[in-house]
Amino acid sequence: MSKSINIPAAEQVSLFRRMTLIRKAEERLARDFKAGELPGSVHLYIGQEAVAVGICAHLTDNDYITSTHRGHGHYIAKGGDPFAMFAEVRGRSSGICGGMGGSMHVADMSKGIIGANGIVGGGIGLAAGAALAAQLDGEGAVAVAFFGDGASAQGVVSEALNISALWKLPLILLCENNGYSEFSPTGSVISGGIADRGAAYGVPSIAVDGNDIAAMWQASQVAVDRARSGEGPTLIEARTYRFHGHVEGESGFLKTQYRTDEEVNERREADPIKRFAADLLARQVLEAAQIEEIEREIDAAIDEAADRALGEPWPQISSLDSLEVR
Ligand SMILES: Cc1ncc(C[n+]2csc(CCOP(=O)(O)OP(=O)(O)O)c2C)c(N)n1
Ligand SMILES: [Mg+2]
Repeated sequence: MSKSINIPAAEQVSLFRRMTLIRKAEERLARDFKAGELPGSVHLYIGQEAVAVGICAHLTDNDYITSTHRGHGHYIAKGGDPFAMFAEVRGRSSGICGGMGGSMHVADMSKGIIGANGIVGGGIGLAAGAALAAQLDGEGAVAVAFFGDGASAQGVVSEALNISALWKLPLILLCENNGYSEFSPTGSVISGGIADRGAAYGVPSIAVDGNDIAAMWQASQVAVDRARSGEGPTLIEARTYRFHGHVEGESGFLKTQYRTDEEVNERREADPIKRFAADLLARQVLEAAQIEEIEREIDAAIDEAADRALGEPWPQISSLDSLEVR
């Protein structure tokens, strides 16, 4: 954790709460998947919470994000309603997309969450377009494209770097390098450093410890300020790790292990939430009892939302013609 943190104490607590909300929501989905209760599988964000929370803390509902197949954390970090997400994942009519999209399509236009995306790299062009729209609107909104290390090899990353630098678009390209693209280690599919690529386009770029909420918050503040003030794009490579598999249930179809248990356990030592909790305690921002209370409260809220989603009706076939996206 960064030695000095110039984030107001109330904001630190709110970051901790938001990270915990994502973690508990994802843990609930992991349990529901294991119990065979979900209609499909899910790609969980557990371990990467500091990335989405660190940047979304600087965004309002007027700003845009585009997301990935691993999108629940981005959605909640940007203020998406967990109940509407659970209902969506379970295919219910009160889901955020009417139960028609599922886990990989959580979106809420009213909050600038303009879509998760099952197409790797699919959100990057959308975010560049949103950044252009924001520039034309002239009201200071920005767009953030979340994408993975695997997606960083897609051609659209070069296109977005190029045009956003040329037109000074208010775009933040946020690569979450979690060490793997499905079952391939990053080094086996990505040549060179991801953060090094921005320089070729004149885009300021930074590699950040994505498990350090203070570092993420600070780097994000610089990038968002740059974008808002018309100075153009920034590329952030957030180095992080996913604690769960690429997709829940993968051990059922994978014939070999692609990473060792030792590696996962070692990386769990740098759990962004545990680190932040220890840091909040050490700096006396929160006491142990307060942290436990926050966890209990969020556990209860998540269980209430997930249980309520389970009781929601299925969509009607007729709603296919009249589906309204919020
Ligand atoms: C265009 C496209 N190619 C391939 C896939 C299959 N696929 C799904 S997720 C994934 C890996 C993505 O890795 P990364 O971008 O690092 O994201 P992470 O899963 O690590 O969050 C691949 C190859 C896809 N969905 N879309
Ligand atoms: Mg990855």
